[in-house]
Amino acid sequence: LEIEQGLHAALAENQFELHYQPVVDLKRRCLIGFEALVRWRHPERGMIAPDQFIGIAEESGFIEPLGRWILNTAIAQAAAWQQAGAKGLLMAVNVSARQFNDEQLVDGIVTMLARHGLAARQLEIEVTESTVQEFHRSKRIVDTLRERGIAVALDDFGTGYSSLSLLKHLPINRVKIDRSFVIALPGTARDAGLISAIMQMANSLDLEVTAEGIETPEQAAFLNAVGCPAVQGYLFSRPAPASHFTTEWLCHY
Ligand code: G
Ligand code: G
Ligand code: MN
Ligand code: NA
Repeated sequence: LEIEQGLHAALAENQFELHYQPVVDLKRRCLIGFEALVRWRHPERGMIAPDQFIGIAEESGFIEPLGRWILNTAIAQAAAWQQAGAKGLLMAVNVSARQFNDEQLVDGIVTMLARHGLAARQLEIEVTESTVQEFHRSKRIVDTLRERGIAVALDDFGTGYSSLSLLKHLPINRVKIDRSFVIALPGTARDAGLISAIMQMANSLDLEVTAEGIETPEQAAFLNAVGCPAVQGYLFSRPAPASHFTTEWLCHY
């Protein structure tokens, strides 16, 4: 309850901030875009990680105003980078279950994109496998996002329930391979085999792929060898405030 009350005050007092983690084109060694990750800069307790408050925000309904703040801030930042010369940069934003199922979500996003002058294709909505278990309802929402030109990524891919059924039913653009599959690369044959198989599947389904949690050059070399185009991880950069980054490394396709 203490956290729940604190959340409302925190939003009013501007204590939330977004950090951004670069998404890198492994082969060309340039910047594709960023994933936005929320943090709470608490006046006494310091930086609080999202694991500590997203669940509570989701249960209490606070995720709705917080989620709108996150989307608006990430879209505004992408538009600012775009105007500073980072043409075509991709901004990925995590959306929780309650937010995803909110009837106002898509219209809200479209309004924000128009307000900041960002093209829909520069936004990617990340949902986890648990968020989209109700195929029928989820398909309707994913279809609507796609009709508006907004990309949809399946986050933590492979860790949830019925990962393959999700790919059968939902018109998503991208899978983000969970870092639990990357951590033991390249030495663990079983994990290496799983990654190679996911890459083949993604190619035949015309899905884009991002691998997460790359921490070593050996992991990066393996992913490059199996043709994984996009990566994120501490090897390249931790999530950090926008001011930490320059977009001069942006890929020009
Ligand atoms: O760095 P990290 O501690 O940022 O994130 C931990 C978890 O919190 C991840 O599972 C991530 O998806 C989730 N998370 C981070 N930022 C957001 C956000 O803006 N919205 C939602 N719904 N989840 C987020
Ligand atoms: O669940 P989701 O993928 O949205 O959240 C990404 C989480 O992974 C964030 O908490 C982010 O800080 C964390 N993260 C990003 N890169 C790395 C990495 O290379 N290693 C580890 N251990 N965590 C990472
Ligand atoms: Mn994510
Ligand atoms: Na993930």
